[in-house]
Amino acid sequence: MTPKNKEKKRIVITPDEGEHHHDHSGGHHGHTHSPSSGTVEIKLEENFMERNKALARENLEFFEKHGIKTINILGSVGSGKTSLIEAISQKIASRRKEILVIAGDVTTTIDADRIAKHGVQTIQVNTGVECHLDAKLIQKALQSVDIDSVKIIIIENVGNLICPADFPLGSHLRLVVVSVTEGPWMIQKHPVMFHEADILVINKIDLAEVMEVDVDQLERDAKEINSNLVVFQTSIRKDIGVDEIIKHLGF
Ligand SMILES: Nc1nc2c(ncn2[C@@H]2O[C@H](COP(=O)(O)OP(=O)(O)OP(=O)(O)O)[C@@H](O)[C@H]2O)c(=O)[nH]1
Ligand SMILES: [Mg+2]
Repeated sequence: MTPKNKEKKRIVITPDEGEHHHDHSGGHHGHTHSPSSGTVEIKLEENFMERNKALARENLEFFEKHGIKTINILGSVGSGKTSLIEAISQKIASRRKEILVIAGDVTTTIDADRIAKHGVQTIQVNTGVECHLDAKLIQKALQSVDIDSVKIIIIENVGNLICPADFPLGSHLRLVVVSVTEGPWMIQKHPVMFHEADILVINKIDLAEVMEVDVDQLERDAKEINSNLVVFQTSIRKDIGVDEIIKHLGF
């Protein structure tokens, strides 16, 4: 099959027209507070967030009903989310047919194509202008698969350490991937992301020395925000730490 034909087969989900166009200009799902319109904007935003939470609860019920374990993978642009999914897909070859990956990105099918190469069923969700997935987009994506064969859903959220933290998808676990190339302060500066997470992967430890980043200090920073975090130090490129993550996930 030529790459062109493959591209045609990729399922790409996009938001409905007019869906979720809120204002991101004020920082952490913040809003412009102009005296004339501020109150109304905040109310709309709260409604939107509540609606997402309700849909996320529906998704969780759906996953439970079908016996599907679901992981939401979050983290900055380029931290290694797709690399981790690729490594897991390669290592648990015997369960490949049970895995569905939902890859979120603003545009392109690059990540979905990378993952699908390993024989894993993959759906690309393009969020357009939005910097995160939401529970409704997950529902839309699920409509395009035969769910009975699926036992594990891995969701790759849009690369961003801020927005996706506010939008639960109904997953059982939240796994955040950071990398030492983001520097020594990224955990302290983005506490919300780590507060809500279950698992933290500190990736690219092969580059720690050249980056002059203390990996153990990053781990301490994260544990200070959330003492329940299970932390893995990895080099996905050099295959360090991935087996331990797979074991912890019970795959
Ligand atoms: N040195 C090194 N590079 C790595 C490691 N893990 C991933 N990379 C590289 O980092 C780059 C980005 O990795 P991706 O897996 O695409 O990162 P991502 O988080 O999926 O990125 P977005 O989807 O764009 O947010 C790629 O060139 C990877 O090969 C690692 O452990 N060490
Ligand atoms: Mg990716």
